[in-house]
Amino acid sequence: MGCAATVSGCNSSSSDVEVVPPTPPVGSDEKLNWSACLVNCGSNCPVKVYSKDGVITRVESDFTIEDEYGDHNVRACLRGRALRKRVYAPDRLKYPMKRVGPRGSGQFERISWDEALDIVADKLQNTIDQYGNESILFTYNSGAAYHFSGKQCLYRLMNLKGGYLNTYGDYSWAQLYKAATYTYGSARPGWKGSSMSEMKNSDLVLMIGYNPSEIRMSGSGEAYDFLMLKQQNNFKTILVDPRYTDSAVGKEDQWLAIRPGTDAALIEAIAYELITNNRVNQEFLNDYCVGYDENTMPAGVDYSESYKSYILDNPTAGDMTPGTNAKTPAWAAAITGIEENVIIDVAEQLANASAPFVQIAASLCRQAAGENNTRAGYMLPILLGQIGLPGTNGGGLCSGSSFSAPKMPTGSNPVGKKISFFTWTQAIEDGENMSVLKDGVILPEDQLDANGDGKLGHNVKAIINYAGNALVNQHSDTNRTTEILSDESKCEFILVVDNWMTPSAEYADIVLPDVSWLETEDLVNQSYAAGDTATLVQMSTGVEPMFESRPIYDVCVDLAKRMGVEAEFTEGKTREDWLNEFYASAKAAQPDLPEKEVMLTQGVYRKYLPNGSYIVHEDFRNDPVANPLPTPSGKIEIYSERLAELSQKWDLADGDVISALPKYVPTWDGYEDAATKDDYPLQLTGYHTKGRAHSSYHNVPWLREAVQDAVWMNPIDAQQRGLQTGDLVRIFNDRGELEVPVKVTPRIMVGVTALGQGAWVRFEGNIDKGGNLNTVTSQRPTPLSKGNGQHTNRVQITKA
Ligand SMILES: Nc1nc2c(c(=O)[nH]1)N[C@H]1C(S)=C(S)[C@@H](COP(=O)(O)OP(=O)(O)OC[C@H]3O[C@@H](n4cnc5c(=O)[nH]c(N)nc54)[C@H](O)[C@@H]3O)O[C@H]1N2
Ligand SMILES: Nc1nc2c(c(=O)[nH]1)N[C@H]1C(S)=C(S)[C@@H](COP(=O)(O)OP(=O)(O)OC[C@H]3O[C@@H](n4cnc5c(=O)[nH]c(N)nc54)[C@H](O)[C@@H]3O)O[C@H]1N2
Ligand SMILES: [Mo]
Repeated sequence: MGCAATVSGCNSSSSDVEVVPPTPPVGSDEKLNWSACLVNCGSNCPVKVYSKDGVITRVESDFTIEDEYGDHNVRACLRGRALRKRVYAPDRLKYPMKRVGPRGSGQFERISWDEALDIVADKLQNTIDQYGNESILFTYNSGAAYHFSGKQCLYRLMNLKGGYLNTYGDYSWAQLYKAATYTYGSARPGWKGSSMSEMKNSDLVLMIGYNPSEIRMSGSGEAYDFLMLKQQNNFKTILVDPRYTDSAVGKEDQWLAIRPGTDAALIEAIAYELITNNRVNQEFLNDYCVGYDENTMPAGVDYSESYKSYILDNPTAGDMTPGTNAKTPAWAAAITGIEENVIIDVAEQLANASAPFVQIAASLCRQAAGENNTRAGYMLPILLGQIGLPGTNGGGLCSGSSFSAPKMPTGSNPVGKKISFFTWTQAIEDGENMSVLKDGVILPEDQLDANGDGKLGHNVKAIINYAGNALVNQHSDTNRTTEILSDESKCEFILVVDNWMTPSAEYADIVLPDVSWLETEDLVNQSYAAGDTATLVQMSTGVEPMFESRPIYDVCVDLAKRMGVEAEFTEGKTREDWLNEFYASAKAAQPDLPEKEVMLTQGVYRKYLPNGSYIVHEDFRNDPVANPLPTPSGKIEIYSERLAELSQKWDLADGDVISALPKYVPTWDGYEDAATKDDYPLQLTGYHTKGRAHSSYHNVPWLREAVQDAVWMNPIDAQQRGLQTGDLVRIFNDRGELEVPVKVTPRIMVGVTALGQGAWVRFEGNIDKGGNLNTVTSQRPTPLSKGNGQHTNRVQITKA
């Protein structure tokens, strides 16, 4: 197993090495099963579940092989290790329940499975009959990355019944998909970049908001890859973040504290430095890009519309004299809070780097001008021509390694209409009038008018919320959301399927108890962002389903029976048939995968970089003519004619900007927003905290102790308010008020505060004592993707 020095030589799979069989300690009468943590952090970590007489005694992480980077254990983080507490949480849902008080009052009554399923089947059928399939909505749900008995079952059932209202985009990356699509032509590759392993060929990793140590904590994941690669290859790292994150703390070479939502200004100033000092890669811009300067404008578009002209504020090609609105470092310093000389220095470091690896985090896209922030970020590797070469990245999120394992086929949705995932509350209130040009509704061609416009034409009348907490907790502006949901005449039926009584479950009409991961058999892969190690994990049922909880596959079979589509749903197969078929197909894709009996004791099948290291846009770089990008021009589009057209055509809210070029745009609730600056002097950004994955694991007291929920505030802002660490504070704006303790720390810049998102909302009167960030976030959609600007907030904070 010796592969200490270099990473690249380290490609052995676990099937090559001796597996330590998972036996309980000598003398113990515990039973041992493998399961997994299926939370949405991007990894599915294996866990060892010890039980005795059907009761879980402890949960451990993977430590079955000797650790050597490149062939290492997939260690679960503190969350996975706390799974026993999660399974046995006192608020575990035990039986099907029916709402008895007003919606949201939390008053429920226990009913039988038969009664519950009769009601659900009836309500769904009636909604279809009365309002049409397009009035049924699945809220966003990322709580359980099952392959077999998960959300796919419900989609499959509804597709067999005529479908449901489609949504596009998601809370994670909506703006980023658009930014990548308009720049590089496709969402992927585009928003997905090079693999992390390319950092070994890089001498400078620029992390704009990128925080692997906190958001990719799994033991095989990006946090570990990052640490090991940095240790072995000693590349420089520059972190741009309002917070001094765990990805820095001593590992970084430089921390640039930036005001939230202002990255585009920083990047424009770097562009100014590169252009005026002749450090752009002119050949690359000529051959591979559209819209940089007079050489590369689309036909009929003047130089004055080019990126170079915009940065220099100079309408005349060939003249390098900057205008008064040139995007100078001094201009950007006033907006971003980063000093002028620091910006100049970073531009120089980037220009001097032989292979800069630039990564733009998704946090930039969860801002009010998220699409433009992200497109701006992509400009750095583009201007430098550092794309498609070893050690570089186009700005996208790292591509992970992966093994394939089948998921329950959903079939296709016959409903052709789509709304943005984020606009569903609006679709409950006034879906009828939501339109293509105003709200980003997508309609089938034949339903569009001559102008390309058209209306959705109906409201959302029923909601299915499975393994999601975005019905209440994870969506923006909780006060507004709950007000809309409370009106039973608007959305007439809400089904929630979960394991615990979450804030969303409280708004259900019917609640169904699902089994937990530790009570389930499945074969799952590494999920979508587990770094350079691909895995398959064989989950088995360590303990019996608790109380009356049932797997969603079985529930869907019973619903299919009631709704007349059982044969189509099951295809005549039993659950064992499905599981065996899935296993066989995973084995066909990965012939080295051991037989299932072996996997039941081995638990994990792993391989480091099974498909090698990946350089995004390598083919395009090698031959742009033979391998054009899927943009209309086949090139990287700095200037997008499609966006120029949309900016003319779309009916945008005041202050919203869609622009042909990536541009820094001051926004509502942004640093420069005059309307809110005086009343709400502090910027408040969210972040994804270590103690939870979103709202998942919030109800585990161990984790609340380990990672305290507290709003970060700089000592200077705290002093002005007479605050000390531990003081309870009120955080408020026009949308609501919440209470949390304050953490006074120089790890956050002056004028900016930060709160980990995902705490469970708990109103006492008008005050959210649960400390959920979404009590103060806005439902105003971003301009292009109609997505969530949840990191853009202005607030005031005072002592409670
Ligand atoms: N303010 C703010 N809000 C945000 C964000 C932010 O940055 N700031 N981030 C957004 C992002 S990126 C995302 S992805 C979303 C995430 O939003 P969600 O997808 O809603 O994620 P969770 O909050 O983890 O909710 C998962 C739910 O699934 C349930 N669950 C877990 N396991 C099972 C299971 O086996 N069966 C069933 N039936 N249920 C299960 C959990 O109890 C929980 O209620 O939040 C978004 N909301
Ligand atoms: N522990 C944990 N890990 C998770 C999750 C979780 O809930 N908990 N959720 C998972 C999911 S679904 C997702 S989508 C990802 C989210 O991944 P990201 O979107 O990358 O995560 P965030 O924590 O929102 O933001 C990352 C960093 O960006 C900073 N930031 C905020 N605004 C700005 C800005 O305007 N500019 C700059 N430069 N930095 C800014 C924040 O301070 C934070 O440190 O995380 C995943 N991983
Ligand atoms: Mo996400």
